[in-house]
Amino acid sequence: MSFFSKLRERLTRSSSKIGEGLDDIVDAPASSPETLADTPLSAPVSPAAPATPSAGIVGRLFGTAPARPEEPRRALDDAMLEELEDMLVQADLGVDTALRVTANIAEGRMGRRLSATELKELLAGEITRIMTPVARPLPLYPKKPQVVLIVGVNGAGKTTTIGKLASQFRAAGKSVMIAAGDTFRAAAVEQLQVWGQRAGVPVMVAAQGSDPASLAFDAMTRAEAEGADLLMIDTAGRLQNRQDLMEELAKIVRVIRKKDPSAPHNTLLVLDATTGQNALNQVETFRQLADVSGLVMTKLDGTARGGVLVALADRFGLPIHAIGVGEQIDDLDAFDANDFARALVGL
Ligand SMILES: Nc1nc2c(ncn2[C@@H]2O[C@H](COP(=O)(O)OP(=O)(O)OP(=O)(O)O)[C@@H](O)[C@H]2O)c(=O)[nH]1
Ligand SMILES: [Mg+2]
Repeated sequence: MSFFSKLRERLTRSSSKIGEGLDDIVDAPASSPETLADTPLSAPVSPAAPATPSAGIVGRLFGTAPARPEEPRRALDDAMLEELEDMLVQADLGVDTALRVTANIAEGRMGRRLSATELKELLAGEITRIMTPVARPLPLYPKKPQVVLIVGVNGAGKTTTIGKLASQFRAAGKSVMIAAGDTFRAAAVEQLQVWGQRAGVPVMVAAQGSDPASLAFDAMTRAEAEGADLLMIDTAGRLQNRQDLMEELAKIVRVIRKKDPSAPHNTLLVLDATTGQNALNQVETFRQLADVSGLVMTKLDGTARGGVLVALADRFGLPIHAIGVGEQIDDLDAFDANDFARALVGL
C-alpha cells in the first residue's frame, strides 16, 4: 500500500471531522430559508431515474454514464465564512490560521455558490500553500558523522521515530548508529535495542542513571572512529516544566559541540498529534533550549487533531521532516503537502 493510501485511510478521524464539517456547512445552512429553497437538487438521484437533460441524447441512447447528481450549493456569505472558521478552529488549525485561511477563501468569491467538493478543493489548496514550504525531508550533509538529536516530551514517539528513521536510512545505504541517551527508564534502552535489531543498526547504551551527556560524547567518538554516516541520539522525554531535565538537554548539546562545534546537525522535535494545540507551546519551549531544526509529527493515525500541523507550519515555518501514522517500522514517511492537505479535508 502506498504511504498516501495509508495516510488517507488512517487520517480518517481528522478528515472525516473536516470533511463532514464542510458537507454540513454547505448541505445544511444553519438558518437561511432562501438557501434551503435554493437546493432542490440535493435529493439523491437513483440510477433508475431518467437521465437529466445534461446527460444529452447520446447519453440516453447508449446508456453511458448518467449525469452525476448535482451537489447542493450554498452562496458564500458572512454566515458561511463564520461557520467555516469555527469548524477550522475545532479542527485544531488555531484561531489565527483559521482566520487567514477563511479570508483567503473568501477573497473574490463572496456570493459565489459553492458545493462541498469545491469548498474542500479550495481548503485543500490553502492548506497546501501553507504546508508546501515546510515539507522538507531531513537534510543530509556530507559531514561524518551527521549528528541527529531527537527531543520531545514524554511519550511523543521519539524512540519509535528513531527506529523508523534508522531503518529507512539503513535501507538507503547509510551506516547508522544510535545512542540510547534516555538513561532514566530501564525499559527505554531495551526498547531502543529492539528497534536497533529491527533496523539492523548498532545501539550504544550506558548504565541506567548515568549521565546522558557522557554517553553522547562516547557515541560521537565511536561514530567518528567507525566512520558512521549518521549518529542518532535518543533522549529522555522531558516535560517543559521540568527545569532540571531541560538543563540536562542543554548539557548534551554542549558536550556534543566539544567534539564537533557544528553538531548536532539536526535537532528534531518529535510532537504527538493527539496533543493538539499544546504542540505549539512545546515548539516554543524546545526552541529556546535546543536549536530545533525540524519537526516530526507522530500519531496522525486515529486522531481528529491533525489540523494542528497546519497551525504549526503557519506559525513557525519549521520544516516538517516526516509524519508517523502507526507503530510499525514503515509507518513513517516524508511529509507531502498536497497529499496531506487532500487527506485532511477528506478528498
Ligand atoms: N499510533 C501510533 N503510535 C505511535 C506512533 N509513534 C509512536 N507511537 C507509539 O507511542 C508510544 C510512545 O512511543 P515512544 O517512541 O516510546 O515515545 P518516546 O517519545 O520515546 O517516549 P519516552 O521515551 O517515554 O519519552 C509507543 O507505544 C509507540 O508505539 C505513531 O505514529 N502512531
Ligand atoms: Mg523514548
